[in-house]
Amino acid sequence: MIKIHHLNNSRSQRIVWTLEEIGADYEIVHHTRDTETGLAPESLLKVHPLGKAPVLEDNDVTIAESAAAIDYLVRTYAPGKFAPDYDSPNYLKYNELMHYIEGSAMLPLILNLYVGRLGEAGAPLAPRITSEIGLHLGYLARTLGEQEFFMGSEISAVDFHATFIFEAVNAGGGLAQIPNLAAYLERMENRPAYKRAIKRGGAYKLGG
Ligand SMILES: N[C@@H](CCC(=O)N[C@@H](CS)C(=O)NCC(=O)O)C(=O)O
Repeated sequence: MIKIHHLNNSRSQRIVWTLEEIGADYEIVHHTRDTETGLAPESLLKVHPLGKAPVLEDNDVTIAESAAAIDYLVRTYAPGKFAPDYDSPNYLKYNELMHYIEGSAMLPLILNLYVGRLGEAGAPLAPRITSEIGLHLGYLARTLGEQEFFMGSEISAVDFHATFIFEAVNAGGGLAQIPNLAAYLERMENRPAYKRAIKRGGAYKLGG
């Protein structure tokens, strides 16, 4: 059976949601962050050398990167849905967004988290980090535009992957000035599969 190693308040919620959308049978192995440091526990290191979540296991397949795990799940368990075929004209946009979300858009959010812990010492970096977050949110807002989902009128793996960004930003009130992203997040959070995933995934609170 598919096994998802899930860390509370983390990106692995994306995978639980994906599993609920595709309707697969799966088992969750829960790992709990250290309450002092917020870091993953040693139990995740026993599953993968990076010691981070998500880690997806499916028979002899182990994947420790969320975009790859989501893409694997939709292509394996929901063929023809949630991801364009490799030779479809939409594939390049899909692939670009799947990489962009973790490779570029997440970076200033993570920097913000780490530099925020420096207090006053981190202040010189704050304007640059803030402008980078604004750059990426602006790009994402324009990419979504008035569409219902990132790839158009049908939900796709891009949505399962991207929503975490908006949850993280929204936790600090950062979507208040971006109505299409705020409405998008609400749409995603209202999906029955999303709600089931929150129920099964357990406590989920971003932003401290
Ligand atoms: N790019 C990776 C990031 C994985 C990652 O950093 N996961 C975080 C959870 S949001 C984690 O495990 N943090 C705990 C730690 O670093 O100890 C992905 O998308 O899967």
